[in-house]
Amino acid sequence: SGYHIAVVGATGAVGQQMLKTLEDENFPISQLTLLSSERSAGKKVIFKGEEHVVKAAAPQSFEGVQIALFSAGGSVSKELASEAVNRGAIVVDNTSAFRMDKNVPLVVPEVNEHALKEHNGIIANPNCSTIQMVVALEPVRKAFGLNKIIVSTYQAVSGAGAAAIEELKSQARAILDEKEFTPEILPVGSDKKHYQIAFNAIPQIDKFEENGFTFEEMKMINETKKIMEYDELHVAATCVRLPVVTGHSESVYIEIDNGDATVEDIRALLKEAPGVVLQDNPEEQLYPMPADAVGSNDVYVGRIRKDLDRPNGFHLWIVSDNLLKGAAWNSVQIAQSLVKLQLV
Ligand code: 11C
Repeated sequence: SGYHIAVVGATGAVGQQMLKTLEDENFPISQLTLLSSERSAGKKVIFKGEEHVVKAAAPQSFEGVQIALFSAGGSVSKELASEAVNRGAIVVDNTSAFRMDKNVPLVVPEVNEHALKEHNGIIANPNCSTIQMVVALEPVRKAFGLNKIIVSTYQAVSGAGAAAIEELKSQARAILDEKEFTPEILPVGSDKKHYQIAFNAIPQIDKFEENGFTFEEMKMINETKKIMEYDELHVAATCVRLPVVTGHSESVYIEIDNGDATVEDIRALLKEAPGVVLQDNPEEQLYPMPADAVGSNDVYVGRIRKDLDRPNGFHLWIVSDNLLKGAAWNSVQIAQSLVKLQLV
């Protein structure tokens, strides 16, 4: 008993974490179909101790599939998600291909699980930096109202895929050995210029839009409003890549509606919030860091302070494993919710 699951992009940084998460969660699987782009087809991956050969994804690969987890890039999703849906599968898509479509729910189960009921075959998994922020801020919004978010991110290279992890490691080695190197992937593989990431910080994630914000920044802005179902929310973002392998961090300033709320109120709220772990004690130097968050499904919050000028302004520091809650775990959680709500 169980479901026929397909993982598209099974060899990638996120795909590998999806398999691990399905295994760790003991998700009920009757059949597993592992797919990839043409480029990675033929590679072998291990699931529950068994070796599987990954096949190139094609329309007919989805015959009989009930849930398809896509994470092989936007172009693969655009080409094949509807083919999977036409064959009866529900697609949980981890790319940005469909996130802003009106007919596609954009879901973080702790925030808007109810939106799954409106699905038309495709469900979008939000961007990693958006997910961890809304998990931490939705409880605050519900309790005190929220009208403004200004966020700066400190993002890990694994968000840009397995090749970016390799680039950071080989560059770091080259620099320590005083050898030559040529950046080829970061900040964005398909953009014109590439920069050193080792021992550096790059204020560009994804390509620039005409308004001067990058696509990653616009994703944080637009997706947050959609998930919180709140178009009037003011959101601004600056997204920066750091030489960290895994774990995105965010410095977040918010303005809430209730100027009487205290730091203790917000701490008490987040202590009980689903998916959140409060790590906030300056006396003990306790605060979240990516090295501690790696491998955990939770969103960690600390450094909560009231703004010195605005009584309704607060500062927070939010950290999570971008490959887990930011991607694989949120996708598997959506699949679990589909089962729980009897939507599959
Ligand atoms: C990064 N946030 O860290 C990106 C990766 O839209 O799903 C996720 C891209 C996406 O580079």
